[in-house]
Amino acid sequence: MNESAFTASPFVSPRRPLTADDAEIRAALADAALQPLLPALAHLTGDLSLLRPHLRPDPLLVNQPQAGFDAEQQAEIRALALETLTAFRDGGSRPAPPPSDDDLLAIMSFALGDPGDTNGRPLADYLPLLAEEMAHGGVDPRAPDWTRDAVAPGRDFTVLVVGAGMSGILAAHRCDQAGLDWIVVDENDDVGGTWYQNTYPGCRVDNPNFTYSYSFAQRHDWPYHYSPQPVLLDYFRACADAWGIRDRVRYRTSVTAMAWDASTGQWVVDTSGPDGPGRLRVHAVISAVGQLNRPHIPDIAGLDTFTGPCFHSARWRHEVDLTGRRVAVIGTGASAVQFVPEIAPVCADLTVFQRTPPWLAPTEDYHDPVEPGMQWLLEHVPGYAEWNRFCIFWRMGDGALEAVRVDPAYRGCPDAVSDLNAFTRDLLTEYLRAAFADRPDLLEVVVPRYPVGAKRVVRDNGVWPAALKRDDVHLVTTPIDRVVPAGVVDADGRLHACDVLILATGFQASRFLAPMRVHGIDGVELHEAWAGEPRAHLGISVPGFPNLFLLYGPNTNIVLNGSIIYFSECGTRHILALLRRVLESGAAGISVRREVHDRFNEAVDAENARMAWGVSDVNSWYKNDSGRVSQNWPFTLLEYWERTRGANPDDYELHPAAS
Ligand code: N01
Repeated sequence: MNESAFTASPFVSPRRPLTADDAEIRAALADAALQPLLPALAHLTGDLSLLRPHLRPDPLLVNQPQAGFDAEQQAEIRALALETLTAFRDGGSRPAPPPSDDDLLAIMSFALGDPGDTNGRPLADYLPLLAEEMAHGGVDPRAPDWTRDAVAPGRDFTVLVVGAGMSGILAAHRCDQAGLDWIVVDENDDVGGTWYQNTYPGCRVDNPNFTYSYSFAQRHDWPYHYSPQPVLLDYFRACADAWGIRDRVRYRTSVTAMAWDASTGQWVVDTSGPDGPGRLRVHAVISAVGQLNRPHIPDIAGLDTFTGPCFHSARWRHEVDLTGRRVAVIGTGASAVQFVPEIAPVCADLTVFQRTPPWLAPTEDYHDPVEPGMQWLLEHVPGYAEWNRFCIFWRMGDGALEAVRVDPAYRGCPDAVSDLNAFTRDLLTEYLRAAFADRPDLLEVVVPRYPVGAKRVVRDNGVWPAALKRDDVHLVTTPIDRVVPAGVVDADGRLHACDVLILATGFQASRFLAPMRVHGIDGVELHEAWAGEPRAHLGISVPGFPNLFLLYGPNTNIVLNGSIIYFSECGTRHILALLRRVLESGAAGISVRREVHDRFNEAVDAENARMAWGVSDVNSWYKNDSGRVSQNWPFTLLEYWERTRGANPDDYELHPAAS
């Protein structure tokens, strides 16, 4: 680590020598997340004797507050850190040379409590991935290491990126770094995608921000552990500004159709924009349209007869004042759990229709600002922020998969899939029991009857139970029969009168790339080829569709192990590797071989069938209409990284340029 470290991120200032006095450092350490502290200091000073065996976390407790350290350990870690930081300051704030790979592995292993093998892989296998994720020294190892001028000087090559959300901004930035020409279109007025469209009260990220951010554009000064939507939107806007993308996006422009023109090796793309229909000719298309962007409007009889305002959570109508109104909400997924507690205090009366209860993951600091001392350490102690990201990435990552994998020999609770899954179920049930101890009527209906992991687990810091227990909030579990002008009628014939109806009914997640019409080789239309079963190789490439690449495509959703930004970073790197191959080879296009695609999808299906979400028949957006899991990645994060790092030439066929 050197003095110029951390300058690659537009959000991180270059380090300055530590000048704080002992009292200031001591005060900051009182707020420190302790798991990354000694590892960061060992890295900074090169003193591996700081990694004292009795101060190593217990790998089974790393998800507990302060990684499960007891009071004595906490005091000792802080004292050791104070001694080390004051010595570092007094010695002129000079970081040690970067550790060797062996030392780095020793520090990583200590930080995680020497977890041993994870998903059958030794920690050493994870080393390069983890080092990349930390992006120590502000480096950007996932950036393309080539440019168009170097590999195909003078060749005209334009990439269209559809969507300017988290993935689209990243894709445009990577194309820019490779010296490719690029165009971005987005149907919205600004960048941000999901963080632009979802503005409902209480909307916030449910992944810790220290990992829900680009690895190469880390921000050390996140105001919250889980920031609200406006903070996220600002982050993505700032990234798009810093990389020269935001001003160049063609806003209010949607792609309606596109067709591969083999005679020119181009995609002919029809758009609809502020000036009417348009047409673009580009050499490659990256779809970055997301999975959770087209609202799912439920097929409930009479919905269009409701006389009051009725809107979807992702199209929140802020002009509708809910103060003193009777409001009904359909759905109890992640969106409803975030906004119901916000609106309940202002509504006269709130009725929530629950079809399936969510599992709640107790998250004490869900709404908490990052403590001032922690902020100080993140900004002033070189490497601490990166080690903090590293610890969170691991906790949130592959270690979590084990708890949702089916053990075929398990014969216990019918609503669990393994001993570990049942153990997790017991923990989460206990949380619900405690939260609803004073409301046995609610307790009876809020404990899910499906395995943990079969549906998205939703974070909670107590506000959801508190909202449901309010006198003016009514949880209805009787199925909905129909909507009438005055409200919602349940299957028992009871009318729940309301003035405003809010649909928190999720998204059309398995309608990938809808409503675009996409014609590949020989005019085959993508959705017709899929026939309701969207599949892609690594979620990215579809046979017969040269130079069409999907980000957050089929089977790239992660259920509980990590941040979707990680997937976009891996996917984008793979796409750039494929583009490089096109340019280097002089071919017009590249597409995945059918047999490679099919083999991959068979493996995905087999593995999904071994996961909680695959075996459970509970409703979830993870499955398409036929019941196939078309959203989720069932393997490890490591496996996606390994498979997307480069592009195996044998997996793809090149399409020659027109003569
Ligand atoms: O949507 P959902 P969401 N009659 O599909 C119910 C991400 N996200 O917008 O469970 C009655 O989860 C449906 O019932 P059931 C996150 O990935 C992230 O809440 O199908 N009810 C369910 O309760 C999340 O998973 C954040 O039985 C009907 C609800 O509507 C994804 O987006 C925040 C119905 C839909 O829940 C989607 O979450 C928000 C009907 N006809 C969202 N149709 C973060 O924090 C549907 N339902 C980052």
